[in-house]
Amino acid sequence: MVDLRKLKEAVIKGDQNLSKEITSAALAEGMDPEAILNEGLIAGMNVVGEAFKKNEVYVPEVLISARAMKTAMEVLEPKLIEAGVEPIGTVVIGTVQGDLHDIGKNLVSMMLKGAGFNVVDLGTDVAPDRYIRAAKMHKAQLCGLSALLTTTMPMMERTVTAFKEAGLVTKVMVGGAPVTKDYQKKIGAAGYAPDAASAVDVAKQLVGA
Ligand code: B1M
Repeated sequence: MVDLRKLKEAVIKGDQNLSKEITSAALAEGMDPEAILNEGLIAGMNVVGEAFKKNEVYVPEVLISARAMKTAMEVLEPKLIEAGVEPIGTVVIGTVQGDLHDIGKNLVSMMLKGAGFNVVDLGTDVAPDRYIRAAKMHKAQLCGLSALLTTTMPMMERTVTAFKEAGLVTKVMVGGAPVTKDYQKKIGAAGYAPDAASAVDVAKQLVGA
């Protein structure tokens, strides 16, 4: 019988072939897809997220683990859909208008996927109305804004205001190197996270997971 602790370890080590192999073997044995997701893949990404928060691992390790999870998800996702397993929430995410930096945003996106969120990544240079259209279309509970330039931070405020004016219940969360908790409060966003692992904690809090 497949041991899901081995799948967890494969994700932690970032071994994409092994994580896919174990996931396929577990499915072939008839194991519950949700158990494979929670006890194998998400459990592994949680360990990586915590280690990243404590500076025990760095961006490349997180990216390699996220890739191992993504590879395994290729075989697991259709089974999760068949089994009707619901994501813990839907997040639309993007880098704000005028800003092309996406390394941090991609990391946040991967960690959110790793934690069981359905993530709609809008890319970079995202205008307020694009976030709003996507949030409506995907019925997102959460919208994530990333900015790396002090000159594009005001676009966060514009986006938060646009969400309020549109009367959407979607909560807006902000982050990026120049962004602070004080700035989040000043612009009236619902949440702020300093790094990708904390972004998962904040996102879970905001959707009540
Ligand atoms: Co740019 N750049 N850049 N750049 N660039 C910075 C940001 C800068 C600090 C460099 C410097 O001058 N020291 C500076 C900004 C200065 C300022 O505004 N105060 C700067 C500048 C000026 C520029 C240009 C204007 C340069 C020019 O053309 N004259 C230009 C702007 C282009 C544009 O966006 N319109 C520009 C261009 C670029 C490249 C294209 C060359 C490239 C981007 C490539 C890419 O992203 N695909 C680039 C890069 C790589 C950087 C640096 C070197 C690295 C950024 C990065 O990826 N960090 C950066 C200097 C630096 O930081 N050392 C710099 C790693 C990443 C993992 O961290 O993005 O902070 P970060 O994400 C973290 C957290 O912030 C957080 O989690 C992540 C993981 O822990 N986080 C969130 C991020 N988003 C979040 C969202 C959340 C929650 C947490 O919730 C939704």
